[in-house]
Amino acid sequence: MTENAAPDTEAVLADSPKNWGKWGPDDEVGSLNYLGPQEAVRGAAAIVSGESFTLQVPMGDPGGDPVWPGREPIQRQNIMDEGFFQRGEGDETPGGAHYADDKATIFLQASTQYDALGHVWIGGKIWNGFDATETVGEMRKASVLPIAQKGIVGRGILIDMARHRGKAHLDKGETFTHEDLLEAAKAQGQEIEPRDVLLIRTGFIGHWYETTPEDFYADFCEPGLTYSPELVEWFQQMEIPNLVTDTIANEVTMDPNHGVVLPLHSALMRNLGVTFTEIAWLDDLAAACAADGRWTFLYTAAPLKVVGGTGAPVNPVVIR
Ligand code: UVW
Repeated sequence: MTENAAPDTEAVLADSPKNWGKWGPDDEVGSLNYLGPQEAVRGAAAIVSGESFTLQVPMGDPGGDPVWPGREPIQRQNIMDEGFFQRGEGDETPGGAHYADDKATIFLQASTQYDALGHVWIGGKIWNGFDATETVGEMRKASVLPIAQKGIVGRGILIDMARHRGKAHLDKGETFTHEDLLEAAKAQGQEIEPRDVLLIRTGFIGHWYETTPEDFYADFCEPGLTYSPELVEWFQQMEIPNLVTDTIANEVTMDPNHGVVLPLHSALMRNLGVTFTEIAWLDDLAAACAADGRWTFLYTAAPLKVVGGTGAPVNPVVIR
């Protein structure tokens, strides 16, 4: 390592706790094991008015979709439509019904999505100590499929960091700690409980739809949580199963303390098995929560069952 090089993320996380083996040597869903029937009932008990909210951003917005630099938004192509039949290119079916077909090319991490637990690794090991070679060509271990087969149902709590700081959205590179989360929860009159699905609003995805791509990507550094040993211990003690945010990568892009990129992907996802849901649309839900001061709800999500997938698009549904 040269004098000015960033340290290895593995070195930064050397003493960081792991949940490897906690649910057996073959486990592929990690902290989602915390969510069982009791947590579903606890989530259902948070429903008061019955309003529902969907948390996916549109796929293929005419103004563009927010994606991590280097990824592309969905490319949807119309394959069959009425024009096809008018040109005589479609076989008429008995009864005369016409139909439309699309095909799409999508980055599985390019919309609101669940990351597979094997999505990120350091030191050649993914979640649960599986070898990273298990990801070559197709994820044979810790893909998104087991997460999708399980589904996610539990009590959700939304912490609105942007509102708490009196801003429409947090600034580029702006960070907060788990203690800031606890303070914001208190200001909201709420308590984060063990095994809550933790939703954090920064306003940054809302900002995407108001600004230009040039502005959004200039000096790209999303706001968010950043690594500290205490934060990781807190996630472990609280048995947080799922972190959901309205940013592309769920954490501040460049860790200001260690100069490494996305260390929480390794500390939380790889080491603790916390599932990550990214690019969530939280603005409408937050507005409703702020209006009546209720910030907890039933959270449900069914990511697509992509065999061997590094992630899967999802449209979570919240009922409050
Ligand atoms: C990266 O993997 C870079 O980000 P994400 O987890 O947002 O897909």
